[in-house]
Amino acid sequence: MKKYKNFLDLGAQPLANNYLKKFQLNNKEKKYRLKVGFNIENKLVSINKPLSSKIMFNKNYPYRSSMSKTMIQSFKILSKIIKKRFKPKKILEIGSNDGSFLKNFSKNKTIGIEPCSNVEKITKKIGFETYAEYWNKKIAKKILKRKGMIDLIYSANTISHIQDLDEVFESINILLKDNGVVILEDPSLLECLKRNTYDQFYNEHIYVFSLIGIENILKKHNFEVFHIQNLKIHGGSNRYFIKKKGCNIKINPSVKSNRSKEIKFGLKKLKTYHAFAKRVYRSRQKLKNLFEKLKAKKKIIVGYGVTAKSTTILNFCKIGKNYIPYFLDTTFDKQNKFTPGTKIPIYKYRGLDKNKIDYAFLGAWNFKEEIFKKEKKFISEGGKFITHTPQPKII
Ligand code: JHZ
Repeated sequence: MKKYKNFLDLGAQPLANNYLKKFQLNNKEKKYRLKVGFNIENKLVSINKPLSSKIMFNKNYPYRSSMSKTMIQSFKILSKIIKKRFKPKKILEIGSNDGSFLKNFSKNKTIGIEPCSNVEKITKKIGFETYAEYWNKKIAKKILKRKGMIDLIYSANTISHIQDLDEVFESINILLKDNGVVILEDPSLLECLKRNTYDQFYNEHIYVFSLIGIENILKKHNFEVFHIQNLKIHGGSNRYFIKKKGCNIKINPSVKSNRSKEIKFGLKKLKTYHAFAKRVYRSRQKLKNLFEKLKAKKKIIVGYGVTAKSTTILNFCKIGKNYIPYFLDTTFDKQNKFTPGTKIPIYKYRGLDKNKIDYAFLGAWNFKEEIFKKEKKFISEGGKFITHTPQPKII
């Protein structure tokens, strides 16, 4: 019997972070059929046909973790916890992006691994030791030779982007001290299902992890989770604190309570995922109806924050320029380009003017609080936002 069961079809999707330049608009864009499935054996949820890392993570990568105050703040808080509790002499970050996490530590203590050389360069330029490499046994061995064993390995929103999880943990095993700690942070499958955030699935996000899925992989490599924090970030993420089995750190009760929560919600059962898929197809219809209704009233809707996630929504729901004439975004590398697949222009963020805009569609819904704070004026003048989560609605 096949152990991998598809449950959701998100249709033909372009590369989620491949913002198009003007001259590329007439070229045929490559699309990939995006389906999501559940492995009934190890309980992992993943996309069906992951693309090669080289296609997605290369020198043209536009995402910058420093573009959100929420992310910067979250890294700051975590680094204080790390310094106080674990006192690491050497820290390695897998997927260090533009250095927003590493910046919280002294340069002589850190090593960053980042395959997208355009963002890796940013971190290197400010004096941090970084390697423009994919995380694998080869780079782990190279670092072991140069720097010795590592006390703490951190990775946020990266492991879920790597298909071969065995390679991930075998590589960690090469470098991590016996009493070392691994901290991983990725969107939570439980929150994704509760909030109907199907846009957590796009070609970069190969997995959306649950604790029970992660534990099945860790077991194979002699690791275990000893603490778990539920974070608000990225629409609900889990931060897993991991140690080698046999290392005498006590297991925190948060592990058992998270496991029970996931099992109670049904994350071990295929029927839970089929029910989620039904909600997703309904959500698509509702969002389309909402856009249609506002369009009929001649309302102006712009996009706010263009994200890999919004690529999934726009292409799955077939929402294009006819509904959203343009997106606004603060990331330089996305500006003056066009959204993948739907080809909506992206302009530099310049504030929301209620005289010109009625509604803003939240592509970056995961930073809603930060955005609402920034857009107090627009809101006080009667400006409204549109979101698709947990249900398509106006807020
Ligand atoms: P944001 C990326 O996903 C890709 P995306 C990646 N695969 C991943 O896992 C997550 O990040 C972590 C803009 N913005 O973070 C900035 C504003 O314009 O949700 C960003 O372009 N104004 C690695 O693409 C975008 O929104 C604002 O006030 O889904 C947010 O992108 C704020 C707060 C953001 O990542």
